[in-house]
Amino acid sequence: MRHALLLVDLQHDFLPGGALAVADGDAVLAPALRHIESGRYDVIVATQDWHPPGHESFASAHAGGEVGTLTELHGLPQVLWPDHCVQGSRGAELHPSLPLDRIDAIFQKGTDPTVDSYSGFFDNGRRHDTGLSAFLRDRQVTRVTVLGLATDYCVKWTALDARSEGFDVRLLTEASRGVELNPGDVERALGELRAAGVEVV
Ligand code: VGL
Ligand code: ZN
Repeated sequence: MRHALLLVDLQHDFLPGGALAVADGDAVLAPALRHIESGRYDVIVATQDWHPPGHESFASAHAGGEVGTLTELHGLPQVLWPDHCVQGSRGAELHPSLPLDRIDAIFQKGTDPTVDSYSGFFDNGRRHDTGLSAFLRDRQVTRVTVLGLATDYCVKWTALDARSEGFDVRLLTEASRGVELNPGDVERALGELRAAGVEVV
């Protein structure tokens, strides 16, 4: 059994001071580092939200679009976000405390301007595959541990897709924080994850 660590979106824009700052988001960095340095993982992968300017998930891309409201984008439900993780911007960079030499691969997502991509595996319409699943399988990975930002979006969908791809999945709540657009979103996300067979610890 090989075990992978998935570091979800540990980028400036999701950390305090960033464009889509997650409350207390920087609290995940120390436990993330501990896990990276623990020697317990055979493979370490990071995901990176990586949007072109004018991405259609940005409120600014829609006349009268308001941040935090729910709309529809080409047939899929879509929350409108502030401009964030724009390709090449500082906000899109992984946090510098992460030892890049310990990370085996970085999977970028959200590059198609017409569809959002919360999961590190597939876009929200499940049309484009990032290759993460094949990358893990090629390395005989059967178990993944997920941590990062944000619990109620990218962490949740990455963990759910990992389950649907057949991996054993563990989520580290100590090393994850949520957006909580609506109070209770994180608890609801954890409930969905448990129901899908994710071990929430
Ligand atoms: C995320 C909203 C938009 C996340 C990314 O990393 O959870 N959330 N883009
Ligand atoms: Zn995004």
